[in-house]
Amino acid sequence: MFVDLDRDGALDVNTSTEGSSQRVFVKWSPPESTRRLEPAAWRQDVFPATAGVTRWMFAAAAQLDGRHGVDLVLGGRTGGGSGRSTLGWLEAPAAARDGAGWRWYPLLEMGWTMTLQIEDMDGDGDTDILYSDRTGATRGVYWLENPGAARVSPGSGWTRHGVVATDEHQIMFLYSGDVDGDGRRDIAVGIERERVDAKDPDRYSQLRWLRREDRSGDRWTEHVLALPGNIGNIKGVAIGDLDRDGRADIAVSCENATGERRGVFWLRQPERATGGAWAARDISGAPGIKFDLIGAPRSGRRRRSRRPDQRETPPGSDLPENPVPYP
Ligand SMILES: [Ca+2]
Ligand SMILES: [Ca+2]
Ligand SMILES: [Ca+2]
Ligand SMILES: [Ca+2]
Repeated sequence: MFVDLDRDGALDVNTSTEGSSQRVFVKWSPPESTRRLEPAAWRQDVFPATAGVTRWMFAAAAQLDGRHGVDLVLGGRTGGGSGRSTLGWLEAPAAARDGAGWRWYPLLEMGWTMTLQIEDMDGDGDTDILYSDRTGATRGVYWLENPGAARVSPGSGWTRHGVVATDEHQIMFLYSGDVDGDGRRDIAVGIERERVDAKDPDRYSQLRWLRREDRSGDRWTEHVLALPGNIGNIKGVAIGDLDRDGRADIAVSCENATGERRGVFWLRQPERATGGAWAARDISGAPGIKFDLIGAPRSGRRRRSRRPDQRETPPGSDLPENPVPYP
């Protein structure tokens, strides 16, 4: 992740590790733009408070306590030395380059952090934490309500709100954005319904989008989109207007996209988000088997649609709905 942690105007690089390392690092950028291509001008530090806490999976930056520089929200997965999977935040000290001065506040135990996204989910002006938890008893899509800058430092008082609480097998990456153009930000997420059988991915993947019904962040209506038959297992999703027709579309990445199956494609939104079929269009072609996190240009407000005779042909080729046999 690129983020200016020491407030010198140059983006630093934040990295998280799992495996046997299980630490969170920062590469401090040289402030002079002319020296950024010199490896020796960069300096790496570790945040000691993160050592061995969990297998670190995902990081996001947010000013949580209103003090000093931007803070880091961090999440892990189970299976590391500690056996724990924790989501929490790392408080920036006055002197950001003092790695040992960064203080760790665990917020909750979870299964496997897939996405961490900083977003004001209840519209009260402070940043909340939207996340997806892939496995275990806590799997689903949730957000943690920021208790206010004065109360975040004790690390308590964060309330968890459910968006998708499910017993489906695994919850994958999520992405927030306004799908239906009503001015409220919705959520899209990939779901694996049962344990993956690489020979038959069609049965197991599902793409849902959650329509936000009001600004509370507690009322969502779930919609399931029909998928083409010749794709892998859904891993990542991204909301963005890919053909610039004023309606948000959804880009999708997959794993297990062997043979002729597609690993990256997009679904084009029809006239109404909640009515009609979303046409699937190819992005990656057949090459490639495993694709991971995917992003998209952020959608703005819905623009007036072009007249039909002015519409451009959307990029990519059509994906047929009928399944392609597994090799
Ligand atoms: Ca701060
Ligand atoms: Ca908020
Ligand atoms: Ca919306
Ligand atoms: Ca579109």
